[in-house]
Amino acid sequence: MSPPSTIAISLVSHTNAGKTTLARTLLQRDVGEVRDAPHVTEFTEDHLLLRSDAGDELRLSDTPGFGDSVRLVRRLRAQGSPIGWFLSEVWDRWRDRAFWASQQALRHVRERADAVLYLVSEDAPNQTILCAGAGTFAVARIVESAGVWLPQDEQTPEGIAAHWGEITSTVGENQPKAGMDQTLKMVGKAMTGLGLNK
Ligand SMILES: Nc1nc2c(ncn2[C@@H]2O[C@H](COP(=O)(O)OP(=O)(O)O)[C@@H](O)[C@H]2O)c(=O)[nH]1
Ligand SMILES: [Mg+2]
Repeated sequence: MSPPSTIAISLVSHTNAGKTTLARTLLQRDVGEVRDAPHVTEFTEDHLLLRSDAGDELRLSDTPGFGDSVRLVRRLRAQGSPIGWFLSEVWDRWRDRAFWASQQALRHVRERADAVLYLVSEDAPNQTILCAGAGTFAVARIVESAGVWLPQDEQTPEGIAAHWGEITSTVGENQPKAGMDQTLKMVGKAMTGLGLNK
């Protein structure tokens, strides 16, 4: 039999995004400290999430969040040099404890984590697909065509094929903000089609 193995998952995000809260939910116990303030968690905390009968373990690490990620990457890149080491381990540790803690967190993730769960910022926009490629950033939108109501005997593959031009027409297309928008439109068209909303 193979020896028990361990899988380590790390929670990572900017500070104050809800990592410790999520860790508490997943672990079903009140670990760490939760507060609406930046840099509340100062050290990486490792917890047992699951253990199988065979002794395999799934572990969850709650980490200190980071602030300025560009500055953080720059500092981590310099880590190999003596000056970088000094800036991190002496200067930041003394002058900017939160920045130092975030460096520790990312080093822990790099060295120990098998998987990372990244929580995006609470300020992130909803319903947005951000596309990034070769330095260009764009937003992809999903639109729905106005749609065509078909009488019951035409609600068939052949009926749909026969109305394909109207179904896919871009005239009157929109971007539903919620599932309810779509429901109201479709029920409205059905009522019109059935002559119920005179
Ligand atoms: N509205 C809302 N607030 C949350 C949620 N998760 C966490 N919070 C609040 O956000 C603040 C920061 O949470 P915390 O877990 O300490 O974040 P951390 O710094 O990423 O560990 C606290 O005031 C939490 O109560 C959530 O899902 N919804
Ligand atoms: Mg925390």
